[in-house]
Amino acid sequence: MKLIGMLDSPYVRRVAVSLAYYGVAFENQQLSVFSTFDAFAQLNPVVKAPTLILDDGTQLMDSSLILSYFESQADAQHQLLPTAPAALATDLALLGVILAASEKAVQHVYEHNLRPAEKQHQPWTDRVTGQLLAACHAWQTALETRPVTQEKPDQVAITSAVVWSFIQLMIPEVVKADEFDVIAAQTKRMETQTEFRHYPQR
Ligand SMILES: N[C@@H](CCC(=O)N[C@@H](CS)C(=O)NCC(=O)O)C(=O)O
Repeated sequence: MKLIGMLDSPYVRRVAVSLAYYGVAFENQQLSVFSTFDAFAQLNPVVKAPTLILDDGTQLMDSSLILSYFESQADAQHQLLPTAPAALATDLALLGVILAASEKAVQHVYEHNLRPAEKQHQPWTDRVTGQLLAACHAWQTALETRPVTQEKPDQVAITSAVVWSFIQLMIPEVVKADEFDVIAAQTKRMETQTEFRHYPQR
């Protein structure tokens, strides 16, 4: 089984780290959707990272769809999401907020790194930044009442840490760490875990 994509993508990294917690063996083929576009396209013409190629050749895209495939096969010891509907809804609600923050951070990065300066549209950047910060505030508030435990990391703990590390690597001047101290502190703890260290974002 092959996971295609670079670990500086929060989506690729959340899959890699989660697979490590599930105990699923895989090979990470580090292809970039930018610098190695053509090589990526030969494996998946859609060029979306992550792409997961199962042993039978089936290609899965989208980190949450990939993770739901493995969550459905995990035994109780390895599950990363709760099964009780109310607890599951709570975790999925928070994951939605964190993934929205991730999407807005990626849009911010693309707007500044891929579009020529004279073509950048400030109202769009302002909109994306406002959405990003709104998501980060909701995320911080949720974590204040739902501490992430290091003893048994779950999907919220993994995704939270991966996305925060990505945001702090790419746009720390937009999302200031000292305003989101709970997210930052929990990320620092998660990044010391073996599974995170095995798949560093850089
Ligand atoms: N919702 C998707 C987002 C994946 C995504 O946007 N990946 C980026 C890399 S961080 C990508 O493939 N970018 C290239 C493109 O969209 O053309 C997921 O969860 O996997």
